[in-house]
Amino acid sequence: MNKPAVLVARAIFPDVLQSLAQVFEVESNQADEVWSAAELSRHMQGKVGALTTGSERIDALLLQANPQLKMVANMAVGYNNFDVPAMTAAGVLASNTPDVLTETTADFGFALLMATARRITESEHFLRAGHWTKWSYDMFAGAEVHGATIGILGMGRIGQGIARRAAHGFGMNVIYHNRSRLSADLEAECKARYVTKEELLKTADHVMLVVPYSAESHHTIGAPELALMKPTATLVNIARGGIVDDAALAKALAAGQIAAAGLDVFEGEPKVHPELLKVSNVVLTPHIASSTVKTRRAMAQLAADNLVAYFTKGQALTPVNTLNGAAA
Ligand code: 8YV
Repeated sequence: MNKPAVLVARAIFPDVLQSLAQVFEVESNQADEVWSAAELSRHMQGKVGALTTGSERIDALLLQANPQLKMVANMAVGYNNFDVPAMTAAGVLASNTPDVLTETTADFGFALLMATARRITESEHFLRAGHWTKWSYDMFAGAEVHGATIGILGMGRIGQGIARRAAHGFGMNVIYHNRSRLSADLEAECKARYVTKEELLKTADHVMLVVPYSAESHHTIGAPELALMKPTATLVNIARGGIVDDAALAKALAAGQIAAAGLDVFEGEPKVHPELLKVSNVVLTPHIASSTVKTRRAMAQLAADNLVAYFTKGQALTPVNTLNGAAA
């Protein structure tokens, strides 16, 4: 019997690819070429399944051109690159990779917060440029982290991981805002207090963004929100590009309206707003919050396992949509 054909749209760990090849006829992009939407759609021809990353859009146009497609497994917890209603309407199952990256991403959120508040990259650039000629009392004096107030916008699994680190590791006062309030038990475990978005922005010393991207969360932080923040506050975005209005943020940073920002995600990435590259009070990383070897392997494996489970057992491990009368 012929094996079902799948597309692995980006380079992944070779052994994960090999394990897929035991079950599927695999076309892979191990050269990691950047495909246009039309090229992705062309490579998708004849494939019933695909493994994608956050960079590949699965939308109505691609679905129309590929009526044979049955399932797409995203190697990411976020899936705003999927038009889920269009996928559901086309009978295409979507899956993501939750849980396996929660703690690693929370670690990184904290690393970015520390680097931002304590001006680590800015001071390293200064040293490397040969400007360090003497010690001085206020050299790169940053913002306190331990004991300060952290405001977490988005209190899903990763937000909760950050809250635990903040409360239990750094004795921080944790406030949060979320679409829905956590249970009393979870609030107690995270030592987190629910507040309005406005109160969070006004009172937090450090604002951490962990909300999923959607049309509603577009520009959750723009000029009006930045204006509410303390001039000494820092802002960290490990959520998605588009949650922050990057142009407004660059202006606020240049004007000293807030102290500093740490950004792992950008509007229109991998392009970065040119004004952000000009300001020194921002730490910039290339969307690496989940990037440890162990976690990226676990994400690739879970995405692959989702494909195998769907095509061999008719059920994915971590689906994000439900199909009526779906059959693999
Ligand atoms: C991924 C992420 O590395 O999981 C997510 O949602 O943002 C990252 O962990 C990225 O999306 C590539 O798939």
